[in-house]
Amino acid sequence: MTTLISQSAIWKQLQAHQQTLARTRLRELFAQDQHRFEQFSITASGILLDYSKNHLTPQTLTLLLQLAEEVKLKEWIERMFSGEKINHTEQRAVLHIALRNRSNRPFTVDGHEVMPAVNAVLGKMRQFSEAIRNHDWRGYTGKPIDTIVNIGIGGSDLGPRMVARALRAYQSPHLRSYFVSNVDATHLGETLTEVNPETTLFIVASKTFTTQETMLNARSARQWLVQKLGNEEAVAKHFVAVSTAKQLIIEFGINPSQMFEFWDWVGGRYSLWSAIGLSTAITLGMDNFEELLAGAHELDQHFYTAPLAQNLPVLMGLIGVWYTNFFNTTTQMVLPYDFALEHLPSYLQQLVMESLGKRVTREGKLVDYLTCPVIGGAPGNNGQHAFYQLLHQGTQLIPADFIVAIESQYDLPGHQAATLSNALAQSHTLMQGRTAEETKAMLLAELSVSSATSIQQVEALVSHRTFPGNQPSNTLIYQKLTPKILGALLALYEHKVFVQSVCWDINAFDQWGVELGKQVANVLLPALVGENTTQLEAFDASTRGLVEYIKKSV
Ligand code: G6Q
Repeated sequence: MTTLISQSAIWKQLQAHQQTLARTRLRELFAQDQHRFEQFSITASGILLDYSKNHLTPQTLTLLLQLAEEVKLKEWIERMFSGEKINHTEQRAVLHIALRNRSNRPFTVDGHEVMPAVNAVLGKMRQFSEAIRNHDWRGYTGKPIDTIVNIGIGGSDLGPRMVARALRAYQSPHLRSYFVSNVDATHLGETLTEVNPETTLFIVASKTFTTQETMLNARSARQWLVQKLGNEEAVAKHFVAVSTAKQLIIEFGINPSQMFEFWDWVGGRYSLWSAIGLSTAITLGMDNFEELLAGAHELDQHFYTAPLAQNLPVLMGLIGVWYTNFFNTTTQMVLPYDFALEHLPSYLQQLVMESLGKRVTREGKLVDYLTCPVIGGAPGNNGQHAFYQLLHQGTQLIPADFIVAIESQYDLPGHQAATLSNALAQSHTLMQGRTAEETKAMLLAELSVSSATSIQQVEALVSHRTFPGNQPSNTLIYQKLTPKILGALLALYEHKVFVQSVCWDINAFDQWGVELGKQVANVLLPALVGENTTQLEAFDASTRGLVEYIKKSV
């Protein structure tokens, strides 16, 4: 077995370097060098990354780049791009990059070229989305479709839901979309009260077409539609499927001609670029969807070709490793100052935590270092009035990404200047802090009459109103959230995750924890709905007690 990366000489050097660097506060680093912004910022695909407000010096970067060499990052990037089965626990290649390969370079899996199939599905998506948009495709009673309901969960929900929200300004005014994911009847039930069966298209999005939540929601939606329109034949006009499982789609009653295919080399959380994005292709139009792909492709090219020291995802990944493993941070905040990115934090929670929430190396050895941080966040200004307090005066070091649009989707006087000033004020203040001396001076200056009592009051307040600062952040800034910029931004985070998985020697592309949830719920279900409780014996007393309590109450 190979030794853990934590045993390497470079790891020890990084540990020693951290001990020295931690003695200097961020504000001192800025005071010592007026050129940190120029030195520690870089642009790719229309996104500027300012990483100067981090605990790092040129030496830190040199060491982190040596770590990247040590873990053979370049070779791993090459392995992904060459279609190798780097998702080894599922024996699958990892080729979401092929889905947005706008330059059509060849990609192969098991010796087969994948681009013809990718392009064929994109062609089918264009044809279908245009048919909906120009009313060639109509509902069973002949009315045009005006509502799209995507039924899916996890990777088959979070990506398209986030994209639809982010690019709402690009959506056709004649179409609206809903995303139904939760198995609690409230989610589908509420949605069905808002939509018209005659003008609604349901997209059943499921890679496996076996996921309990999605299948139950799809069956209930189907039943509702048939009941409302009075004929089974209506299903053909109101249901399409996106999946890798053709046979199961036929069994569900959807004609295979209305199936949009994707492949096992597309991980669920990496699938918004595939036909899983069909709902967005319809509401935004295929041209915009292809722009999204183009933005991601541009960033892929950057990731593949740029030297590691000038590579955005590499730098962001290494900076994340620097905090997780050498400052022992366990949280990472995502703070978009672009309200259209409202759902980005929850999308990134899945992307990051499902990919990196692992504790064994590729060889199955337990790691002795921290891996995935907990991802939190919310649109900037809202967060300021809520959890930022913890960042300003709590006890933990919490790195954050500020994601900032220079222009908003809407132009209302005064709003954008307010948004930008808040973003910059927060990242500055979190870094700079306010010392006790500065606080005291400020409070004294605020006093109109300096009396003994008021000075005492000031003394008592100083520690409460002092800000330690020293909180690190990246700022990602772009002109405006176009489909292309969004594509690049998402690809940037995908590759950042990959870089970290290589540093930690873990497989970023399996998700056995998710699979476990799917299995255990299926074991418990019969005990909850029927008399047969034999399966319950394997469960703990708390779970058995709760099952009995629920059964008495229903
Ligand atoms: C993503 C995960 C998971 C998956 C859902 C839905 O990477 O595998 O979130 O996307 O469990 O699975 P189906 O698409 O198969 O329904």
